[in-house]
Amino acid sequence: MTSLSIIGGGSLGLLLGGKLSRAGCAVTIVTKTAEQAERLAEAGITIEDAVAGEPSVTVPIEAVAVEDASATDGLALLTVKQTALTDNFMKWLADIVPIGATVVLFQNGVGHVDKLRLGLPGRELLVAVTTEGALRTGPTTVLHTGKGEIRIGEWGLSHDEEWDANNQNSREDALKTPFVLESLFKQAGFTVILSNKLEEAVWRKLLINAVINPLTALLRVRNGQLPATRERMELMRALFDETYTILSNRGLAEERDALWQSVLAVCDSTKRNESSMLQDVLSGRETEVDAINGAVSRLAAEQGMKAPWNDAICALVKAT
Ligand code: KPL
Repeated sequence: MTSLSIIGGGSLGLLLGGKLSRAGCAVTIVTKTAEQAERLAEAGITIEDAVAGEPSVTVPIEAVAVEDASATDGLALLTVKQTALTDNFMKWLADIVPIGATVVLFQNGVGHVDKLRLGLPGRELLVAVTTEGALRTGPTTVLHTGKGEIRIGEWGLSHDEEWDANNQNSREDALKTPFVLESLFKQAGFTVILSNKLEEAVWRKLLINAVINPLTALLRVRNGQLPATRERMELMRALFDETYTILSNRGLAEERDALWQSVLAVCDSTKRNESSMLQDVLSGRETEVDAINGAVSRLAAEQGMKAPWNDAICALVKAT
């Protein structure tokens, strides 16, 4: 039986934890508070399914609070937000993740990979980009609001290097961590794609988050309500166009119109979702706007470009 740790008991941590545990993995969730760890250990994780209309399931789970965690398993999924990656947290992480372990990074935005590479030397870091929709409805319950996919790969790996994604043709390949993860996630019912071009997926997700997350947070609407009026569509399009131009200079290759349609499709496929930024704003938590729209402005500045829409949106979300 594979054992793995999930660091972060938010919506994504609970969704992954519940589904992987149900598929037979020995999962330990590391939570921010002792109270959540106790509740999870007592009650398990309940997944409510808003996607296929399946009945909700409750799965037993091991859980431990950050302050009580001693060491993670050799495979750990990091599902905390970028805002959690403080100096203290990074120090704690370096103490509990063993040398040689693999850590899969699920953060939105950009900037975290370099930080984690510096903070976790000697560990294998993989990056995951997911479009799964999840909404935490309590300390032990999560609503699966939209079926998406999980792309996994290495940061900075260009095509054909090292491992040939989706072409597992030897027993050795099958033992490499990306293939182990692929098989675990598939067994748990996720659509998983191993990618040698993960940066493209990161830019794509950054663009989607840069449009949907701050606007839903500022307008206090669910994802499906965002494109519901002409005025909101105009705001979306202006933010989209500016962000697309900046990211296409960095290697985002997909056509502008196809990506605009993808943004609208994500609003639709996650229509019942409160975006993670809206959830943060509503709970009074710090948002990831700096790692998303702030990062787009910084990428623009590196190219000698201006990003007035991203600057303004970032300032507005911070002032909310
Ligand atoms: O990634 C998301 C988020 O909320 O952070 C989207 C895709 C917008 C789904 O809500």
